[in-house]
Amino acid sequence: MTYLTKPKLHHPKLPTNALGFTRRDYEGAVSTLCAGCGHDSISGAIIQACFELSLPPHRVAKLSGIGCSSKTPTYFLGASHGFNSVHGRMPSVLTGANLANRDLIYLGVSGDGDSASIGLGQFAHCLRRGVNMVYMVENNGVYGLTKGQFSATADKGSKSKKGIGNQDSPIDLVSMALLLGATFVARSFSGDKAQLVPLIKAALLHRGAAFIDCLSPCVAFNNHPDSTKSYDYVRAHNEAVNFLDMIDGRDEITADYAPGSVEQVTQHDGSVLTLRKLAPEYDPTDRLAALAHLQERQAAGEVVTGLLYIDPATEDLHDRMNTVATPLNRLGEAELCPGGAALAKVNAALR
Ligand SMILES: Cc1ncc(C[n+]2csc(CCOP(=O)(O)OP(=O)(O)O)c2C)c(N)n1
Ligand code: SF4
Ligand SMILES: [Mg+2]
Repeated sequence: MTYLTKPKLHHPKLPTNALGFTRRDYEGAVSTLCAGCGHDSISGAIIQACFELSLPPHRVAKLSGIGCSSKTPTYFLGASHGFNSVHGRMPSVLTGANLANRDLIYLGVSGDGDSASIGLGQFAHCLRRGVNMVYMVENNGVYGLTKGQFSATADKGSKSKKGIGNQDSPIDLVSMALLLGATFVARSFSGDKAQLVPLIKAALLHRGAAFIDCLSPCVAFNNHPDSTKSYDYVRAHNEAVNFLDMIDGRDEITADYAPGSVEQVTQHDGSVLTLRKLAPEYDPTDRLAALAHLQERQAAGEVVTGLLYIDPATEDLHDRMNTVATPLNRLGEAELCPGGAALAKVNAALR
């Protein structure tokens, strides 16, 4: 059995959102991951974010590769579109789906092995093309599903459960995403729901490539004292540069913030992101400064989290390719086959 369905019954007084849905309506099947796996907390955060944004589940398309992380779309948004692809190939499948139907909200879920090892090329091209999506990597530094081999994000010197040291330099997906041109780049921790939920909400409202690297400890193979991807290590070295509040464009901003500690960013749809600055000098709209800060703090052994970079005035792949606004499956014969005269004109232009 690969999944267990959840009973549909729930308390009649559960809170509902603007669509009349409860949080339960955004859940999926019962998780079969190890108890305590960080990935389950991320699924919980995705459910919460979609519930709070009142997203119609049928408008979401969740895509993944292969791995424990890539199994998780089964455990959330049971009423959404889903496609579990091949190891490391989620980005190209998502890009194709997005080009065919721009009306859906795309959520790509991947692992550090899926994206930084076998799928590194796919990861890079999807971000540089500005595909309108949320790209979530559930980063545990190991291949969890295949029993704990080091992935390309494991830190140099980090030890495996059996005490073997990793000799290779790690790939930092956040720094890569910044270099590749992603227009929303964040890092978070599965154990910090207060930070992760608003980050996911903001990423879902962002138009363009939104990347979230979410540290997500693997309790079976990489949560021991010598691991830099363990709950204890990440908690002890977590250095948040800001704390995000997601405020819908229609809501009045009433939160009580100290002067100078707040930064507001308005996205294309009118939603306002309110950033409580924890590192006063940190500017999340400066790509180069973000890279420098990450490298500096990383060398000191810190794990920098928060909204690291945002370009609110962004365009996506469809803008760049000047595609038609209508999803391909809604185009009729007249649009898809303009006739012999039009074809002759195109051919003449190419002679
Ligand atoms: C083409 C291919 N190569 C190798 C595998 C074996 N395999 C399955 S999952 C996986 C690694 C998964 O690691 P990660 O993406 O980090 O996910 P996690 O299980 O840690 O969440 C590997 C190597 C495969 N399924 N397909
Ligand atoms: S093996 Fe690791 S990543 Fe996979 S479910 Fe268990 S704890 Fe999670
Ligand atoms: Mg992994």
